[in-house]
Amino acid sequence: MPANYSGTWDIVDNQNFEAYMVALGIDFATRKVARMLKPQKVFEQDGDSFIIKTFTTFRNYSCSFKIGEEFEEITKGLDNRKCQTTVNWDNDKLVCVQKGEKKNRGWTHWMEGDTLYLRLKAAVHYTVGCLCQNIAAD
Ligand code: YOG
Repeated sequence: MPANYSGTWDIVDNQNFEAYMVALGIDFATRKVARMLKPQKVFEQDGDSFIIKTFTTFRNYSCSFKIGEEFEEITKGLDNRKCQTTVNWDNDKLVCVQKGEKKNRGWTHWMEGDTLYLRLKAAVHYTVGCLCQNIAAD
């Protein structure tokens, strides 16, 4: 049985988000707004099928996928790029690879105790770790 990520998660801390946004070419004005945001993540998971929704007061983003099945992702409202995206299990970690214009792009989610982590990657040197608190898992 794979891990179950279902629930609502509030980001409580993040590091290096600015560098990640710079790597994606997000303009200064947008970065200024975005770095103040405290995103909330809602995971809907049915085995290997996922919907991950990211909510903020500024913009929202949603992504649906099945483990191991490549799909075309358009990062609408983020950097608006097209990626060929695949998410796989690495034990209980969710590992996403976003092939496209930006090299080494992807993200990883994992859980430790009550905490959900996210690392976003857009180039070798830029990563961000978000520490999230599960506020409504059942
Ligand atoms: O989630 O990859 O859980 O899809 C990072 C934003 C800010 C828009 C969010 C809105 C990257 C302006 C990545 C922020 C910066 C800045 C939230 C969400 C780009 C633009 C909507 C993400 C994955 C993993 C699932």
